[in-house]
Amino acid sequence: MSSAPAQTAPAGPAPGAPPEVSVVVPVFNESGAAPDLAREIAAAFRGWSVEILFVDDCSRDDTRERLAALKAEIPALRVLAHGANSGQSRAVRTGILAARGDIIVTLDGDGQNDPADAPGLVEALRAGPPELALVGGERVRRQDSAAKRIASRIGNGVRKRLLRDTANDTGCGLKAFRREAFLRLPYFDHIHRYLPALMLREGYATGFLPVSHRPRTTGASKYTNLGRLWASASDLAGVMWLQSRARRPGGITEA
Ligand SMILES: Nc1nc2c(ncn2[C@@H]2O[C@H](COP(=O)(O)OP(=O)(O)O)[C@@H](O)[C@H]2O)c(=O)[nH]1
Ligand SMILES: [Mg+2]
Repeated sequence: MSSAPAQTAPAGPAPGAPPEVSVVVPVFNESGAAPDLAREIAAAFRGWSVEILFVDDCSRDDTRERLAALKAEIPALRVLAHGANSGQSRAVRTGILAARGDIIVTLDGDGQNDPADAPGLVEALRAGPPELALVGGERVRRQDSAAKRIASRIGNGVRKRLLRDTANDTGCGLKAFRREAFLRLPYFDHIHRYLPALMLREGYATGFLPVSHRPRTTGASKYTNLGRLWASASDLAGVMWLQSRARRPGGITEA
């Protein structure tokens, strides 16, 4: 009898006809927001072939149980769970590895992104040229504290200047992208802020659309400005190194 590898290896795609879109939502202690968010996502994608994957990152509250209880109400809902807390990017990656759709949508699990914006990003991705691999949201009228908005503006400005990734708001959790393109990127924790730069490095094109933003009404933020600054410094240096080590073949032909 084989043992259960899912404890250590990420879950792979489930069998059956693949959906068009897989929505991936990382959650950590978001019991207050996650159930209504799942309902809002289902409503936003009504009429689409979609699956909704919530990835619980070893929450200490009952996020996972509350989501699992919704599966009867929302048949498209899947609930994955980590055995140890490993961060937002790892949870996103777990969801993408388990996803069956060619197009991935990510959004934050606290309800600050509005799911109603998501189908528009998918449509823009589909309407674009074949090399367009990502359409990211850029939050207008951000509903966060002044300190967070200022830190984010500075962080985004420095990142954009150093990486030349043309993105104004990579911290926005709402993004639509091609699963295959994501899987070609090197993984590291906090990669979710560097997807545009890494997609460009791989030769893909990226685009951005304005999206709305809502205040957090329940739970607590998982990030501090100081913690983000610390991680961003080493991540930026790492991504700059990756950029310096990727020559572009300038198109590939087969004889
Ligand atoms: N899976 C997982 N998700 C996290 C973790 N930290 C934050 N998140 C999720 O990432 C999203 C953004 O985090 P949040 O705390 O709202 O950041 P803020 O909006 O910048 O204050 C939310 O969906 C969180 O639930 C984590 O350690 N693991
Ligand atoms: Mg938030």
